[in-house]
Amino acid sequence: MSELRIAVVGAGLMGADHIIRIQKRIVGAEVTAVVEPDEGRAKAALENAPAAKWFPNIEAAIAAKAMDAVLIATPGQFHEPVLVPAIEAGLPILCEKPLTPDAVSSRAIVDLEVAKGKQLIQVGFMRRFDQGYINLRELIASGKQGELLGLHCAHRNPAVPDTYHNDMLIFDSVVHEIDIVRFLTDSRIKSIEVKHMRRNKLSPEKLNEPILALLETEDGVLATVEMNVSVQFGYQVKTEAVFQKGIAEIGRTAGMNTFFDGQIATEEHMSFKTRFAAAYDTQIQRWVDATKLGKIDGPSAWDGYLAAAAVEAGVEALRSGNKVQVVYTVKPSLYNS
Ligand code: ISE
Repeated sequence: MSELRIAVVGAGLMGADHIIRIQKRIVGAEVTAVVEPDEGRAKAALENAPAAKWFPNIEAAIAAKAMDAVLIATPGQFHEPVLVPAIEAGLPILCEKPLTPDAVSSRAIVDLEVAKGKQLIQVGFMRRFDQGYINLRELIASGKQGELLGLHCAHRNPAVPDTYHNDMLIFDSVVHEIDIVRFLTDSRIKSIEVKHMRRNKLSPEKLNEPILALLETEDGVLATVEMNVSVQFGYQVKTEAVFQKGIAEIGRTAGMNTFFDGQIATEEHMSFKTRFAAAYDTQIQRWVDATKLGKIDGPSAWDGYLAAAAVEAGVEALRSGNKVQVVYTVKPSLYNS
């Protein structure tokens, strides 16, 4: 296969960014379909993919055989109705995180994939392709600095869109730490507790944040996560790892430092689109290459399900103030390799 024909589903913030990425930077793929119910958004997206066709829903794109693979970039609560027909059609899928917002619907997706007998889905946990996280994972696995004892994670957004509501603090945002803590430690999340900092009066009224989520892994590593979506000044994702023999830190913005007018300044990111641009590029290139070989090359639907199970505990912890244990179902053998 020369060019992988991709249908991008959802032409909002992330979908539009992926369309430009595929058209400009990814080798061996092209956007041939844009699936988007909103005509204005679809038209804007098509300007960056003039050869692509517009479809109002995934069923129409499947019926027209408009693609070899699907990239789902709608908000998480709308993934399931796209995933189901795409899996039934046997199409390879890159699905933005979260796979779905809760454990039952994620498990249903896993079961559907198992019934097909093939791993079709890769989940877009792009942090796994970020060099900082990769280096930290290697350091932890090497044991050079002794055992990992704990992690401090800061996940800060300048602001969030109007559609963002309180549970999204967990299922849309902390879900990244839920996955990456497991990636770093090779251990599943065992329990979650959520504390509230003093509420930021600059947050939208419906949000009660920043929060501090405490994720405990089955191996006894405690990760603290400051989730802050109204920090105003910039987009910042940092992790500090506490080892027996010292500390490792990743995620500090590296760029030009300026020394003018009695001030030292470094430009900070304002969005995940630039903070993780290189990780998104690598993720999508590897997915394209793997898809051509009939494989996935990144987090699977099972990883998506494990995150969803922990998210469910996290949402309950957020609402109740209790420490909540995560409940997992049995892993199907399809995901053993
Ligand atoms: C958003 O959906 C993302 O995935 C970003 O990486 C995260 O920082 C943000 O909090 C989410 O809303």
